[in-house]
Amino acid sequence: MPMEHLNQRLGIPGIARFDEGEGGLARLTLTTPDAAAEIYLHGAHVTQYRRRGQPPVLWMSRKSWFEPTRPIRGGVPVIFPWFGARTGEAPPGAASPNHGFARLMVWHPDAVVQERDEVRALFSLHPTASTRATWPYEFELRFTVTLAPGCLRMTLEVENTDAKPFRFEEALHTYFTVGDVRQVKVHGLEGASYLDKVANGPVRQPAQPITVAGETDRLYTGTTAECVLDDASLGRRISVRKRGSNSTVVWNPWTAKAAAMPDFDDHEWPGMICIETANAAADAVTLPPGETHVMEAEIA
Ligand code: TA6
Repeated sequence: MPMEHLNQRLGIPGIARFDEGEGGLARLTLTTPDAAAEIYLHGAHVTQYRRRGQPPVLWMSRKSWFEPTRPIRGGVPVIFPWFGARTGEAPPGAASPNHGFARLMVWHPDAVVQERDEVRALFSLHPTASTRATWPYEFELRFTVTLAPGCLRMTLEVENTDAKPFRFEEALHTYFTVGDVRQVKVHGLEGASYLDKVANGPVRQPAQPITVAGETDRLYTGTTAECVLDDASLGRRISVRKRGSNSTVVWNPWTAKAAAMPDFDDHEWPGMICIETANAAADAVTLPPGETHVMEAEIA
């Protein structure tokens, strides 16, 4: 849809505006007195959230791709219907991109609503011939991004519009800007169990906050805890509250993995950490026909 039609249909002067972002991809910018956010229709991908006068809350790689066939690196990739590498059976020859197909597709902008001092944008995603070829289920995804005083709220609804149940994984794979990842502490997951993707095994988090001193890739399961990112070098604390999510992923690629990613500059890994709101592995969701599952992350 041409940009001017989007702005005619959904734009709100001074509050919500569509334009051509990086790579010519359609982008929605939301502005309130308190903050601003940017969302690309490609992947319904939130690429920025910042409070007035403060450093950005979300991290973006300076080498991110902005191409229709590739994921944006940074911000909040919307992960569905599998997390990480696809497991289990897949139709022969089916495309099984890492972290599923939702972040590689253009979502439909359905509405932009301003209510009092909040503004929210609603997006939806439906099956296509290519999703059906790789994942033979009927669904509707609805993603709502709310810019409210002091916080960013993201709500992912998965509706099973099929006649049979399906099982899915999902994540709001949020990249946070930090001053120096080697000086951060992540509170909230003390004592929780996690799958350590680096050591390849189950581990229990000791009764102390998470610190990062090397490649860190952990899937905490069975936890609904709020996390607090304590960033000593930027002198700020960011809370990640969630509902409808039983998994939290904490990731920093460190030097080798950062160097191995072409869309991730070799020297920018100290400036980021992912704290991801998810349902993955043992926490995957099985959804009966006609039912809707809601997962929400609130960043403050
Ligand atoms: O969330 C952590 C993780 O699963 C890591 O294993 C790493 O693969 C990261 O996601 C990024 O994946 P991507 O496909 O976006 O490069």
